[in-house]
Amino acid sequence: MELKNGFITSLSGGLYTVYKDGVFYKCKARGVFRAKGVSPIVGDYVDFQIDEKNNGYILKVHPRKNRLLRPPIANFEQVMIIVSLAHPNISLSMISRYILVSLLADVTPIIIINKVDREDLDKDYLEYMTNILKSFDYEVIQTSAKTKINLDLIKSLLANKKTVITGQSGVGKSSLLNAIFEHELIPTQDISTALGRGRHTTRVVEYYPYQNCFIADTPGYSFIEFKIDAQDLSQIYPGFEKYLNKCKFRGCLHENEVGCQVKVDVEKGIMPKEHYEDYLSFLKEIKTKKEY
Ligand SMILES: Nc1nc2c(ncn2[C@@H]2O[C@H](COP(=O)(O)OP(=O)(O)OP(=O)(O)O)[C@@H](O)[C@H]2O)c(=O)[nH]1
Ligand SMILES: [Zn+2]
Repeated sequence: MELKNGFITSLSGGLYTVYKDGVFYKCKARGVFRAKGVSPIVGDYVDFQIDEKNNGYILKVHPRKNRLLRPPIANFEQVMIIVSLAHPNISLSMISRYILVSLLADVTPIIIINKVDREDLDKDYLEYMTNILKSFDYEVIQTSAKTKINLDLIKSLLANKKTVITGQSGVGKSSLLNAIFEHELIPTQDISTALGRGRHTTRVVEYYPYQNCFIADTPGYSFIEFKIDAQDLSQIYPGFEKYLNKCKFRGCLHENEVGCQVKVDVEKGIMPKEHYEDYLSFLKEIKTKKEY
């Protein structure tokens, strides 16, 4: 029997869907995984076999490049953080957390501000927020699913990649994907699942096959779980990387330390005060919560 190498796009009722060269195979995981305490998760590259009765079996899971704890998904190449300025309101602290999730997974985040077509759009606030986010040195793209602004750009960024999409409920994740990929889903047996987007009542995560890419929405996960300690936070919090050797003391947590350059820049208005306060409350959370 031929051994194939593919990647898991979904898991439902104990049955995995494994993608290989344009074909989706339904596979079970061999009991050996349970015995070892490692189960394959969505996104895993696996070796699998299809037997003469057309039953598929996963035999081996290859090492993961990255993974999210919850939702459990592996091997994504980028994270798109989708927000709207209002309806729902933009939250700098939430964006910062999504950026941290990306950095800890060793991928670059892309920030998308959707709904810029809205008539009640506060243009000054949009510019203010865009500038703060750009100061973190990540790509910030303004879009509209409704009037199709910058959709080609988003499409080109998604091409040939595996992307995790995050963002609060109502920011327009489904609308954006539908506007970008209308009628362009890969024609496969999985098309029924792919078309059944919209309201997810169950917390399932899967890579949806679109034209030339795979996209995993994270429905129902307004907060993606991740672990970080105070020291790492002080170094990789968005916009804080550049302070690594600028504070007087090595390992400065930018809290109450003497000679902290972050605090100086907050006073000068170079570092937005609200962003710094988000940092302090996150730091406090980490210090008081054991599970971080
Ligand atoms: N004006 C405007 N409205 C939009 C845009 N994109 C989405 N909407 C509206 O925002 C609402 C929420 O859009 P969805 O696409 O369902 O948002 P979502 O992020 O997928 O939400 P969940 O599925 O709950 O996670 C809908 O009423 C959309 O019509 C946009 O670019 N402009
Ligand atoms: Zn400092």
